Amino acid sequence: MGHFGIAALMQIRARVFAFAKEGASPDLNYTSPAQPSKRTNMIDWHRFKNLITEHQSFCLTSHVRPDCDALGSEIGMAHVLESLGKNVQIVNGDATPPNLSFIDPENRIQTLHDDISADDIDAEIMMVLDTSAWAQLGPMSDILKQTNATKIILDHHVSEDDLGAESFKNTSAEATGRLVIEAADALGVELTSGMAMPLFAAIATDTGWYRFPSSGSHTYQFAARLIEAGASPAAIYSELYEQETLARVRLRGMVLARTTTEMNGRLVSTYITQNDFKETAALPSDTENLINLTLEISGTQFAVIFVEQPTGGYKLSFRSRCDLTASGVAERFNGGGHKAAAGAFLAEGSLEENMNAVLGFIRDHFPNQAT
Ligand SMILES: [Mn+2]
Repeated sequence: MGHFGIAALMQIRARVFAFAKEGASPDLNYTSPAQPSKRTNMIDWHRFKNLITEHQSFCLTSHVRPDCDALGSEIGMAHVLESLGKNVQIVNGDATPPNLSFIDPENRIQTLHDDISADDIDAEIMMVLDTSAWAQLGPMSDILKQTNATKIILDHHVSEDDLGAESFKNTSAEATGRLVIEAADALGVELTSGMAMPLFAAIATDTGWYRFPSSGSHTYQFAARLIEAGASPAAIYSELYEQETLARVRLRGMVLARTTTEMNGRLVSTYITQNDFKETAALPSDTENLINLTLEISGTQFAVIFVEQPTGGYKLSFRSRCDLTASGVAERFNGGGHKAAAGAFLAEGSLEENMNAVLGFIRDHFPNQAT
């Protein structure tokens, strides 16, 4: 791998497209805790309760490439609102991925344009869960821009746009699913079995199965309440992690076989090409979280994966366990994310050129001391 120079950086930067947030962020949700923020850790639940009480019809939505926290929070919130006699629609910009359909056993989440037209969305309140960014809403952003409904956000992400909505955010919350439990408490709604499974899955996945630093004793207390309400951790775990396809396992093998380390094992990188998808019959969605496998190597402090996209370019995922933040590296390449997990997209350049540029930048900025 050639050493990185400023000229190469300028070249790469010129070639980089805007970071495709909708592609990277659900992945980040899955693996990264929300970062604490001083300004938005308090939710005015009294105000939230008033808004719910004063209205009858609700449309819930969340981000594209929906993950467990997005879907589980929607289903959980729908049950909370319905137990108060409210009318609830759930409409997303993207369809629920097949592997997460267990979260929605009644198949009630609708996909805009496929299952429901814009004209059939009828709600006094549009509630956005688990995102506060236009780019993440996909086709639902048009609905939110045009609606006369009152818009509210329930979210735990730091990044936010002005959606013209009233914001109920706690950026130190480990998952939006936890905020749904707090909403139920504020509204005096008891947790039911219909809420328990989706909300347990939401919190479990956003906390890496209750182990990320965002998890505290309170997280386990929420989990305990969900188990008491009927959630089965074993069943949810099996639905999430024991449903692999042969193609995905083989793709994983390829990624692991070509993983390399440098800087005394602290910097780990690997890649996937379009040819790998052909050879294994794996799907583009099968790359999600592959980067985390490289973190299993003892001593890994920073990990990068380059994934060639079907329409060209490379999607990059970064993971950091040191002072060089994943978001810092991602931002250098027009991406973004969290300190521990971030992503970027390089629209042009060969695999070798992009690896030279990105790994070169990381080498040049790697902290001297292990942290
Ligand atoms: Mn989340």
